Amino acid sequence: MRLYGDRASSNTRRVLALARHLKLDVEFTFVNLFVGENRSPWYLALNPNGTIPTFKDGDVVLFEASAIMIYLAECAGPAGSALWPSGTARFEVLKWMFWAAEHFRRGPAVLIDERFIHRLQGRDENPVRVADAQTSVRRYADVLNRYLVGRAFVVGDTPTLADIDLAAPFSHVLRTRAPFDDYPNLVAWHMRLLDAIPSWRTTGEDLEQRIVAIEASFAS
Ligand SMILES: N[C@@H](CCC(=O)N[C@@H](CS)C(=O)NCC(=O)O)C(=O)O
Repeated sequence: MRLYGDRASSNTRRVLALARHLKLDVEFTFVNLFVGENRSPWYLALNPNGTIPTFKDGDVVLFEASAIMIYLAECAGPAGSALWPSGTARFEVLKWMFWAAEHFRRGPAVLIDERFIHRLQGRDENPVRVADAQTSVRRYADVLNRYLVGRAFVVGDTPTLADIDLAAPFSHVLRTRAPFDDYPNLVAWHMRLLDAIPSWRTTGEDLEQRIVAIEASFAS
């Protein structure tokens, strides 16, 4: 099994954290977006979107981090089943995974472009896009904050793939300045996830180290 990505990417992090948590033997190939490796023919042959992460296991080639996560959970036996439950709980997990992609992560994705990528490229942030993204972040953070009242995790008492999908935007909060701190249940839930899934914490540390290297490469 091989994962293609960058430790600085929150979408790559979701997969790396899960693979580490499940103790799966997944090799890693670094794909440097900043020099256009994701646009090279060999990479586009694997993933025509040119996005990271991409995953390969024999003939199985997947893009979309959530699809990769489900594949890994299904490979991993009981530890995987705990994060990817069967029955009606699975539909709850899927519901939040889709919601994370369609709503919760969209504002932060704009903010990382505007406040990090554009800054590296020497461009100013676009105030209209930033304001719209912040409105979106607040709208959905409020939904999740209210949902989490009296709940340890989004589905049941232990983490599932849905929690990892929802936690991804916390990866770049130092850069996006997404106002998650205004939502106390969200902050407490994220702390519980860091404790319950130690690889979520360690991949967060790896990500910050890689960000330092990226910033340095642009400064030189
Ligand atoms: N929905 C995709 C998003 C992938 C994505 O947008 N990745 C970013 C990095 S975090 C990327 O590859 N950006 C480069 C580009 O869009 O060209 C997933 O979950 O895997």
